[in-house]
Amino acid sequence: MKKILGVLLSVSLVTLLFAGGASVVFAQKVLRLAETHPQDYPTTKGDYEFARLVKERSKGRIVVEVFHSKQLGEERAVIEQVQLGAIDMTRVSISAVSAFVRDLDAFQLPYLYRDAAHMWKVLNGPIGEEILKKHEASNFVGVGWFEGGSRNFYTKKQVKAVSDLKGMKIRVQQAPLMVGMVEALGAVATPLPYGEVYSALQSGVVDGAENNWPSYLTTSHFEVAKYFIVDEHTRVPEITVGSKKLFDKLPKEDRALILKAMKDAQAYQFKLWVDFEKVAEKTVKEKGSTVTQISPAEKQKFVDAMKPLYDKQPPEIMAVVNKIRAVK
Ligand code: BDP
Repeated sequence: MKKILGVLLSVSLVTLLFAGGASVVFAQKVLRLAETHPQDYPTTKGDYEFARLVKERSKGRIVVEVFHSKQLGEERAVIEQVQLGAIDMTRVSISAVSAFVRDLDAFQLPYLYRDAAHMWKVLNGPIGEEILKKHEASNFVGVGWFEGGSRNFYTKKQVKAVSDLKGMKIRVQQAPLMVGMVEALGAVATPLPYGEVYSALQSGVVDGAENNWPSYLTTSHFEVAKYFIVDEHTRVPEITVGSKKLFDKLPKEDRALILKAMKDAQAYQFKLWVDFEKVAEKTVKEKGSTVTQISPAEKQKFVDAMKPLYDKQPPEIMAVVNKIRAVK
């Protein structure tokens, strides 16, 4: 008996429960989830809520372990690991996944959604469901969505109009569409991993970058690029993708439980996001960032400048874009 116990305890996936003298053996599945943001960031807190729901609903059989703060690597490398089946899941920006699942381009084009409510109607409706399923063709499982706000440019020299961006070197995520977007504005796109942006800004490798308020604050990019222009060029949802290879080994009911838990963690994450966005905006202003608001006429110039990017999209992407636009 001792020997058997020793063997069982050495296997981390097996848990022993002793109930009133009788022993019940059941397999505990541990799923590793990689997250780039720090522990107290809204997406990370959303990951923990998802993990809590999974554990509770599976009565402890499935445990999601969250590795925050890039412990498992930068997003692109982590996504590759998920695709290969070495990491179970990761919460990332859809831009990062779009290098692998090009259909996601239809969901991250600039000035696509009217507002957050429009985007959420799309993501939680049939169009969103369909793209989550499409991830399987690239060996991922589309687990579900989180809020990521809208993205804006921030630079070392003040930008007041779209024309000021001409010739500037702007860091973008490692995604072809994001390169195209910055090029459409006449700027020079520099794709870099998230963790390298601070030093790239500091040393002048790039003149600016773009992100949402929470990331601008938590990365401290505001220290080295103090001009923020509220152009709201994109609204890029956050996504959790799983490894198809690993998910295929799970019983159907467990898979469904995991997807449902992600859906049910959404409202919690959304609320945290909205609150933290305000805190981040206030904090960077207090710390000395200069925030430029733009007039509707100037915003229209940004919208117009992005048109060539739409013209370059293949018909299958534009078909989805038109469906998204038709959602009222
Ligand atoms: C943040 C996303 C994160 C991305 C990062 C980036 O939450 O997943 O990696 O932007 O710009 O807003 O790389």
